[in-house]
Order: sequence, then C-alpha cells, then structure tokens
Amino acid sequence: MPLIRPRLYIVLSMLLLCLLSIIPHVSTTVVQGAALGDQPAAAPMAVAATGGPDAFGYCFRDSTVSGEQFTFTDISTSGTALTISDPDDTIVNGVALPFAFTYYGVNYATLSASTNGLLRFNYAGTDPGASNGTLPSVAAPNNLLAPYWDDLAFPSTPNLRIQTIGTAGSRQFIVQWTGIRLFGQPAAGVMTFQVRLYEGSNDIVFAYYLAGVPPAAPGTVSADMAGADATIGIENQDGSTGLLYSLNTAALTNALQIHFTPAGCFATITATPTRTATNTPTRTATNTPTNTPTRTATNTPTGTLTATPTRTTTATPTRTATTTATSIATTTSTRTPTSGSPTATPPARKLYLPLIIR
Ligand SMILES: [Ca+2]
Ligand SMILES: [Ca+2]
Repeated sequence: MPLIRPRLYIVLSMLLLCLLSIIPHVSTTVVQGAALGDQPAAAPMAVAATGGPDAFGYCFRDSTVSGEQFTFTDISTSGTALTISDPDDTIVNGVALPFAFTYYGVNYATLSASTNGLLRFNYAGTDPGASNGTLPSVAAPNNLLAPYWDDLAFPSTPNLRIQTIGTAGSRQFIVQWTGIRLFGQPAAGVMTFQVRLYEGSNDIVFAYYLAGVPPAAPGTVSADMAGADATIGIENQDGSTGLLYSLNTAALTNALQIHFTPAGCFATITATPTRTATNTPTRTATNTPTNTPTRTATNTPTGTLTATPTRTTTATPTRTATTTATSIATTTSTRTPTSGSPTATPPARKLYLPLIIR
C-alpha cells in the first residue's frame, strides 16, 4: 500500500517527536565525595554568645560577653606530650586526670584525647572519626567535649600536650592541640586551641589561638579555620542532652574562649539587678519666706477682776523731839493803863534789901 506507508512514517515520526519532548533533559551530575572525611556541610547556624541551660543545667557564654575574659596558658613546650601513633586520626585513651572531674554528674579519673579535636570520657575504643555531627545526638560518639570536632591533622610532628597548673583545690588540667590544621589545608593554616578543666567548679573552657602558634602573632583566620566545617559544644553520657555552640559555622575568632559551667547560667547574664534605696533623701529649703506672719488675737479674756488689793501698815512712825529750849527770856512787864485815870493809888512799893549775914 504505497499510499499507506508514507502516512505510517509520518505518524511514527510525530509519535517519536512527542516522546522526545516529554522526556526530561538528563544532565550529568557529579556527586562530590565528602571532602577528606568530612560530612557534607549543613547550613550555617546562628551563633549565640550565651546558651543553656540544657536538661542537666549546663550553660555557656563566650568571651564576647562582658565578664568573660579570654586567657590562654600556653603549654606548647612545657606540657607533657601525648604519644601519637598517627598525626591524622588518633585517640589517646587513659590520660590520667590530676583530680576527679565531674562531668554531667559523673566523676572521671581519666579521659581520651583525639587528634580530631575531641575529648571523651569513659572511652577505650579507637578514634571516633573525623565526621562531625550535631550536638546533642544519641548517635555515637557520646559523652564528649568538642572544642574543635573536624577532620584535623598535625602537619608534621604532633603536638598534643597536657599539663596541670595551679594549687590543689583550684587546679586546671589543660589539653592543648598546637599547630594543628584542617586535613589537606596549607601548612600555613595552623591553629592552636586548648581545653581547660577546672577543679572544684568542674567548669570547662575552650580557648582559641587560631591562625598561629603562640606566642607568634596570629595570621589570617579563614572561614574554614573559624569553624565553617566543625562542631563545637558538649554532650552528656548518652547523647540525650548537651550544648551546641556552633555547627559548620565560621563562628570562631582568634583569642576567643567559650566557658561552660554546670552551675547554671551566669548570674551576670540572667540576674536582674535589684536596687535598694539605702539613703533617705533629704530636702533642704532653698527659698527664704518673704512674708512676716501676723498673729491675730482670737480670744478676748472674759474674766472679771474681783480682788481688791489691800494695803497693810506694817510700821507706825514715831516722832522724837530733837530740840530743847535753852533759855527763857525774863521780862519786866510794865503794865500801862489803857484808859481812864487810876482810881486808887497804887500801893507803895517795898524795898527788900538783901541781908547778908556774916
Ligand atoms: Ca552523640
Ligand atoms: Ca583527622
């Protein structure tokens, strides 16, 4: 059927075109292997300067918080070197602690130190590996401190040391990774960090001297060195609780420390200050009154004066003649008739002579 064949070809061709149009384009995807033992990086997390409490009561704060001072007691030469069989993935078990250290309520006399930036308690196995994960997580490994859990390696001679400082009762046990670097990174990108365990308080401090080996001045801290691929935090015995400082986030800076404590959250962060007034304010009059107050008698005395004052003579004055007459005048009186003529001759006057008797 000469007419039928061309039609068949056309129909078949159209069907083929339709099929091609609905088949998606296949692109070549190269699945990158996890870089040098790292797990694929998760999305960066927001990092807080403080955290906790976790279910046990641990809290942390970093040295960007007022009251948390960065300190770094370098033991890169003074400390006792741990024997490292492999500068890449090695854990040293049975490191004796100079004092019983209580971690999540359990006393430990030894710990394990890994070249991949981990400390572990009650552990006797092989290195848990460089593949860091989140905290807390019931997935192994558990019961750990992660100052810098990542795929790390010492570039040449391993320098993982321990040292105890201070006096009994307030000692610090220090574990320090000196001049370590991210696996495969340039030799210039070395980092130094330490963990300090505190006797008595059972506090834990992670201190970072990134991009160098003290006392040399630190170099440039890359994002990777700042923790862009690392886990930093703590986790309890069964992985049921813990504190995560950062996960796959460039959160670290040179001269930073992170302080964990089982004593609850730091008072300087959580306490609300209370103010108690201790002084009673005194007010002083600053203006002098300008008006003179006037007093108005409001009561009129109503009583009547009834008593008459009496005077009593208390003394009778006496008068005494003070003068005596001293002479009496002798006068010869002469009587002169005042009128008429005498009617009788006055009697003769007799002379009396004095008789003198001898
Ligand atoms: Ca875990
Ligand atoms: Ca490693």
